[in-house]
Amino acid sequence: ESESCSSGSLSSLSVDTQSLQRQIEELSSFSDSPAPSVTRILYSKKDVLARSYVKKLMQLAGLSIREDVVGNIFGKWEGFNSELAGVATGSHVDAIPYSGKYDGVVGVLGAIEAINVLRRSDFRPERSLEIIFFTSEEPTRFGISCLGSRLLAGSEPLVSALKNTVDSHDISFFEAARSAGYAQDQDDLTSVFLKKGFYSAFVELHIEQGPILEQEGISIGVVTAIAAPASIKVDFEGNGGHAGAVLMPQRNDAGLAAAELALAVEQHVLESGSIDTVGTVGILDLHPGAINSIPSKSHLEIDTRDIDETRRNNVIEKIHQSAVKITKNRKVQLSEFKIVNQDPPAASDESIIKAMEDASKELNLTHKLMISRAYHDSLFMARVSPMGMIFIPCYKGYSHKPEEFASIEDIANGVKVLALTLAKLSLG
Ligand code: HGY
Ligand code: MN
Ligand code: MN
Ligand code: MN
Repeated sequence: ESESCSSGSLSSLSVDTQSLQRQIEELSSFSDSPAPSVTRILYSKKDVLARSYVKKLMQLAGLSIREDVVGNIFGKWEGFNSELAGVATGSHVDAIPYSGKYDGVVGVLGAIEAINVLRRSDFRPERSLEIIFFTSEEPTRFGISCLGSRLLAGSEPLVSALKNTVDSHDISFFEAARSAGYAQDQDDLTSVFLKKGFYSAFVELHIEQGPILEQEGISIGVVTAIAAPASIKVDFEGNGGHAGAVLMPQRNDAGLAAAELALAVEQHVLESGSIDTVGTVGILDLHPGAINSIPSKSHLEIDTRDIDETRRNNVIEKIHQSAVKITKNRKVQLSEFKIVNQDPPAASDESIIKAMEDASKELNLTHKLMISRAYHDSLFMARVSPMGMIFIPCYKGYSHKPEEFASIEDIANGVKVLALTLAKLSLG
C-alpha cells in the first residue's frame, strides 16, 4: 500500500471518546489514596489491578501480549512485513503519592485507542506496532526513575544495583517483583535488555505537565528534546539531644544542616544563569522526629534538572561543595552524599519530528516544537531507538497533584496524531 493512500484515507480518524473517558476513570480507581488523587506504587496490589485492567484492554484491541521479567508489558499488532523492525509506543501508569489520573495513563490508554482507531480505519501496518506499558516510570518505591525503560535500554549498573535495592520497608526489589508475579524463576535482569535496532521508532503520547500549550491555545506539542534529570540522596548526622537542655554552642543540629543545604540547592540553581535550570528538595526526613528532640539525623532527596547537561553537572558539584562546607561549619557528619542518577538529555529523531508535524497538519491541528522539562521513559528509549514525543495541553500545566486534568477533546487530538504518526512510521 502506498503511504499517501493509507495516510490520506486515515485523515478521518474516529476516537471512541466515551469509552476512553470511562477507561481513564476506571483506571484511576485503582489507587491507594482517595479520589480525585491517585497513588499507584510499583508492584502494589493496586498496581497489579491496573496491570490486569490494561492487559484486558490490550486483548480487546486484538494485541498479542507478553511481559518481561520486571513487568514491562508489550501488546503487539503484527505487521504484514513483520520481519522488519517494529514501531513502538507507550508510557506508564504508576503514579506518585497524591498525584493525578492523566500522567502516563494518556500514553497507555491513548495508545490502545490509537490502535483501535487504525483498525477501525481498515489500516494495516507494514512494520508491527507494539505498545509498551513500562513497569515503573516514577522513582517512588525504590528511588530509581524509569526503572523499566532503563533496563530496556541496557543499563548494566542498574542490574547490579537492583540486586541489593530495598524499599523504605526493607522489602527487596526481587521480593516486591515476585509479590506481583514477576521475576519468578530468574533474577537475571539482562534478559530485559532490548537489542539495538529492535524498534525502528518509539513515540510516546503524554500530557505536557507544563502550561505553554494551554496558554498559547495550541493543540499539540512536538517534543524536540527531553531535559537531563538528576537525583541525589544526602544524610547528615549530629549528636541530637534534649531540645531544652542542650545550649546552642553545644549543638550540631542535623535538621538545620539539611535546611541550609536545601536553601543552597535553590541558590546554586538560581545562580546557573539560565531559566532552564531547576531544583528542589522533595523529601526531607528528620530523626527522631519529635518536637523536643534535636534532630540527630536528616535525610534529603534532591531533584535537579536542566536541558544543558554541563550546567546541571556544575550545580551538582556546587551542591556537593555546600554539603561539605555545612558539615565543617555545623560539626555534623555527612554520612551519605549519593548521586542516584545523573542522566544526559535526549534529542528526538528528526524523521519522527517530521512525521508528528505532518500528522498534526493533516489533522488540521495547531502544533508547536518544544522541549520536555519532565523526564519520561522516552528519555531511555532514545538510547536504543529513534524517539519522539507528542504532548497535549493540561489544565494550567498542573501535574503530580490531584488537580491534574486533560480534556477528552485534547486527549482525542493526541490519540489521532499518535495514530497517524504510527501509521506513517510503520509504512516507512
Ligand atoms: O518527574 C518527572 O519528570 C516524571 O514526570 N516522573
Ligand atoms: Mn510523573
Ligand atoms: Mn509521566
Ligand atoms: Mn540515606
